[in-house]
Amino acid sequence: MATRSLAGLLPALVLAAAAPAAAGTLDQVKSKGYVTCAVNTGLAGFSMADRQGRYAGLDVDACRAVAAAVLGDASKTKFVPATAQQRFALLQTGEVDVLTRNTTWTLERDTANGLTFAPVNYYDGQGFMVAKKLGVTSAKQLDGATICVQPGTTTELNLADYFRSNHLNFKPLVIEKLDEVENAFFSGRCDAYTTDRSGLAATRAGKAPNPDDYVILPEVISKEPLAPAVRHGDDEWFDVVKWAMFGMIDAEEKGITSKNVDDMLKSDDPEIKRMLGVTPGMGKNLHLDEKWLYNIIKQVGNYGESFERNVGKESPLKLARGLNELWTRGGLMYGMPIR
Ligand SMILES: N[C@@H](CCC(=O)N[C@@H](CS)C(=O)NCC(=O)O)C(=O)O
Repeated sequence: MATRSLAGLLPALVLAAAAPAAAGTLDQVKSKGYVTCAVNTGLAGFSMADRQGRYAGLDVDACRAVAAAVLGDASKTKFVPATAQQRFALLQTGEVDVLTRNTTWTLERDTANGLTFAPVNYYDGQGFMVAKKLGVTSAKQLDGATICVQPGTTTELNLADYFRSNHLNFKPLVIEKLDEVENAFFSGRCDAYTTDRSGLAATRAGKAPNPDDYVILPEVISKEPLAPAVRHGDDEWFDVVKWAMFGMIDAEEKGITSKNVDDMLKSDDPEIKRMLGVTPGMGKNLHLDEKWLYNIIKQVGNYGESFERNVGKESPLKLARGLNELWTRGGLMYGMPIR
């Protein structure tokens, strides 16, 4: 199929042998002095550069958290924008250290594509957006519609599955570049645009001529657990990225924020003491400074702070926490214990 990435066609063993930076990414990052992350080419809330080229977003924060943990400085990052089709090769060839780009964790990517996924930083699902004037209220009314979609995505595959299983027809309009697919939709070249619902919200808030003219239909047709990923076979680096994510979630659960983290250094709570390096050991286990998580929280914030700033109440997207709420409040965000 033309839409599959080349790397997706290669056997895992060949990939493992071909990946130059398969082992020792932590040492490489420490010696080069920055973390290189593949990010979106421009998706509000997840990864977007301003006019000065400064990146912001939930995925950008994941990368910055890794930099804070490893180098003590969240600004020691380099962002490489990648389309859906380019992203896996960038990681596999060693051009980037981490993939932080609204990437869905799937079996094929976790195995044949040679990726290892860190904890999910946004639980999403695929949806559809249409112009309000069409009067469509359900995806089931899209029989025969032209649907805009990006290649190299789970979106494209789920779209075909959904229409097939509902015995509906559609015409895909497949466009690789995000700007171009958005323009095609807003200029009426397709009846509906389909992607992750967070992506629909970002496109509507950031790119629609008038956001109120567009509706996101109620159907959620897939599970899209979006997670950072590293290369297979580098457990030490995987541990760092994994615990940077868990650490942000645990910090929210413990009520540690970028604002109060210095006061929290005086806490009597034994887990908080381990988290902030007051009781040493966790940093050593990760081959990092004992202040690894203190630096993340101080410079990037806990998971909830990052969520609200980028995609939640304080952002143009205004997404509800929903599944991305902490497990203690009915959501799926559950950081493993720091001990
Ligand atoms: N989560 C899905 C879809 C990811 C995806 O690439 N979505 C599009 C639409 S929101 C996107 O981010 N495009 C931005 C770009 O091409 O840079 C996946 O991992 O395949």
